[in-house]
Order: sequence, then structure tokens, then C-alpha cells
Amino acid sequence: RIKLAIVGRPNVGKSTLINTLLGEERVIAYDLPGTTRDAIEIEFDHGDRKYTLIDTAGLRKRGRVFESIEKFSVIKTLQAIEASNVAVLVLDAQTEISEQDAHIAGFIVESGRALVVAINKWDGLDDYNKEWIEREFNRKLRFLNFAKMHKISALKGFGVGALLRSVNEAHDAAFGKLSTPRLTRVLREAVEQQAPPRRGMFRPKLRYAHQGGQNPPVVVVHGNQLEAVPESYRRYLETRFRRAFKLDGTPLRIHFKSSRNPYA
Ligand SMILES: Nc1nc2c(ncn2[C@@H]2O[C@H](COP(=O)(O)OP(=O)(O)OP(=O)(O)O)[C@@H](O)[C@H]2O)c(=O)[nH]1
Ligand SMILES: [Mg+2]
Repeated sequence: RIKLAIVGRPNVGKSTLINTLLGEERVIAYDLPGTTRDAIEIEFDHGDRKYTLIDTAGLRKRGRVFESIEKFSVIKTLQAIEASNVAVLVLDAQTEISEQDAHIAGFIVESGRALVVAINKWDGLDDYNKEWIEREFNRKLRFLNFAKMHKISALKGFGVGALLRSVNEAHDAAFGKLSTPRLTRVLREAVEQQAPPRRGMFRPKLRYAHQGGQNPPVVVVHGNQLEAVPESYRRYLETRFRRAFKLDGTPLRIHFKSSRNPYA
């Protein structure tokens, strides 16, 4: 089963999206922020896939800290994200991207869960507002660029099928098997095109790579002097691995593991 957490601010349409996926009114959706109180799990089959949907209470934030009444739902949302394989971050196209949206997005990225973004309530937007919300998204949530973004209307049902396909894709990317020979080949090609910068007498030597985990995928790179690999080079490798293994929709972690002997 794919564990799919539906998360976002209050009133963005999380429960409506779940009802639309199920094709029936199973959870309460209502135009009152805070309608869903507790996280609810619902089993759902579609095509040859099985899902457990997790509906969560919307997270709100006032001032600098989450208010204590909200603490419970914050913890529930964090738990739902932790317990999931894939998270759908629901945003409201009819309001600006807020700090809370960015906050929840940050939780998801930290957790390493696969992610699909749904910009909901796309119905009834004029062209000006469509462009505006896209700019908002690109400006404020650029760090989600590993994730697919869908413009949907949970209420009218459009975009929901494509969203689900991206969920499957993100799930498969998060659980992909990355073989040591292929990882190592991609690593060597990357180094050939652009070697890591020298530090002092040594240039870090990247020898081979193997997979160290799933959901998120972890690539462990072995070599020497790897402490000296700069962040920019790590990002370069990330791009290369992403492209080679089609890792759309999932964070990717790269760990460096140096062997003791620098002359080995
Ligand atoms: N126009 C429009 N309205 C929508 C859409 N999706 C949801 N809504 C409306 O937005 C309101 C809130 O929807 P809910 O599904 O209850 O939102 P929620 O995210 O579950 O809210 P909480 O449980 O309070 O966190 C309802 O009045 C919905 O009818 C949409 O695609 N378009
Ligand atoms: Mg709800």
C-alpha cells in the first residue's frame, strides 16, 4: 500500500480532494477552517494500486509560534508526514502562498518523503490570477522544484487523475532500486565531465557509489578526502543522479564516506 498523507493549511480543500478521489462523501468538508480535527486513515484502491489516504487537520500559524490549541494538529500532521510514503501538499490558488505553506513544505522536505504539490481551487480563476499564483509559487516554494506540481479543482474533479499518476511516479522513484554498477558509472561520468575542486594538496577522489536507503533514496559515495567536497559539487552530483535514474518527486540524499588511507 502507498501511504499518502494529504496535508496543507486549513480550508485549502484536503478533505474535498479525498472525497473526490473516493468518489463519495466519506470525510467532512466544509467552508470553515478547522473542519477536520483528527487525522483519519482511509483505504482506497485505484487501478492496480492500493493506497492508504491520511486526511489531516489543516495547520495554521499565528504570530511566531503555533498556538497551543493547534499543537495537537501540528503533531498529528508531522506524524502523518512521517508515517507516509508520499505527501500531497495542497495549496489554495485563491489565496497567497503563506508562511504556513512554506513551513509545511519544509517539514516534508526534512522528512525525506516523496512529494506532489496540488494547487487547488483552480476553477474560477481569471488569467491574471492564474499567472499571479504561479509566480507566487515559483518565488516562495522554489525549494520544492524536485516535486511535480498540478493545478487542480478538487471540487470539480479536474486534474485529480494526473495528480494521482504523479503520486505513483513519486512513490516508484522513492522506492527505486539503484544498482551499484549503474550508480558508479553515473558517478564516474559526472567526475569525468567535471572533477571536484582541489583542496590543498589533495583533490577529493570519488571511487564508487551504492544505495544506502529508500524513501528517500540515499546514495553513498565512497572515496578519499570526501570531507573536502563542496556543497555545490554535491548538488551537481544530485542533478546527475536524478537525471540518470529519473528520480522525479522524491528528495535524494547523498552521503560521502571516506576511507582512512588517502593514498589507497
Ligand atoms: N472553488 C473551489 N472550492 C473548493 C475546492 N476544493 C474545496 N473547496 C471548498 O473549500 C472549503 C474547504 O474545503 P475542505 O475540504 O473542508 O478543506 P480542508 O483542507 O479539509 O480544511 P480543514 O479540514 O479545515 O483543514 C469547502 O467549502 C470546499 O467546498 C475547489 O477545488 N474549488
Ligand atoms: Mg478537512
